[in-house]
Amino acid sequence: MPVDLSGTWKLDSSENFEEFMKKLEVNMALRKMGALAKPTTEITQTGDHFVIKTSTTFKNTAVEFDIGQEFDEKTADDKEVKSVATWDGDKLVVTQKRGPPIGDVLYIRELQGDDALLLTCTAGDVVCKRHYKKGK
Ligand code: DKA
Repeated sequence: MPVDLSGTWKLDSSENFEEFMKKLEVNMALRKMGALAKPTTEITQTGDHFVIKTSTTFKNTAVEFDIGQEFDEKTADDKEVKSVATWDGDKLVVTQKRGPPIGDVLYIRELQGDDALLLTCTAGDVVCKRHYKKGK
């Protein structure tokens, strides 16, 4: 049985997000909004089926996918990409195929105890950690 990541998660703190957004070639105006944003992510997991909705004051995104099956994603910076999710033990790994020059971008979600979720975002040599706490 996979771990259950379901819940409403609110961003508590973030490390290296500005560098991560720069690596993704996000423009300065959007980077400023992104840096200030405190997203809420709602994860609904049914076994290997996921719906992940992320909302901020300036942008909402939603993806729905099954583990191992490629899906279409519209990113927070308005890029249309193909993505695929896999399990790495109890970690949910979403690989976003951004294409050259950025390449694959990884979003790895893992539970930390009962009420915290760590999102590690990796693009090339840039690693960003986003610490989420369980909300209502
Ligand atoms: C998160 O869900 C991180 C999402 C990364 C989005 C990258 C583009 C941001 C543009 C404002 O916490």
